[in-house]
Amino acid sequence: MPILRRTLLALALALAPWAPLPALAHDATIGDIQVTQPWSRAAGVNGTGAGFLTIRNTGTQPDRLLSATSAVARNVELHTHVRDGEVMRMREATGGIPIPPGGTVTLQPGGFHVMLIGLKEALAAGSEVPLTLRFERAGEAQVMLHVGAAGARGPAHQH
Ligand SMILES: [Cu+2]
Repeated sequence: MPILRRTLLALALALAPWAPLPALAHDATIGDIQVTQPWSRAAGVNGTGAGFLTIRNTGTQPDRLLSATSAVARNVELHTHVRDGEVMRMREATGGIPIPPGGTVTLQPGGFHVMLIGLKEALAAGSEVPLTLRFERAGEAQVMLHVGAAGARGPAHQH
């Protein structure tokens, strides 16, 4: 039965792609800024993707997320959601995203997020894509976004 056992193992790996793997460091710490739980959602080539993550400022000075870039997107913007009558609309977060001293800001569906515009390749569930964040004080931080299912509301796993 070795073939069947291998098939079952392959199936288990396919169903839980990260679980059997050792924990990898996809978070980043740069200066007083800690970036954790970077994740994204499956999206098609030439479409639009989103990046979500948690930023903690352990310092005593305010910082600000100014911009982001990614090899997988032609353009990357920082977005927020604003109420427009009955609906919430996305809008570019002009001026960046402030990270107060001692504060934690979570980029998540329905709030602040990183918009990946013009995807050069599809974001496949189970893969990970690079994202570079540029902070006013701390400088640049590199993270890997774990790509979850298309409609995911949160990160697929915890570290
Ligand atoms: Cu957006």
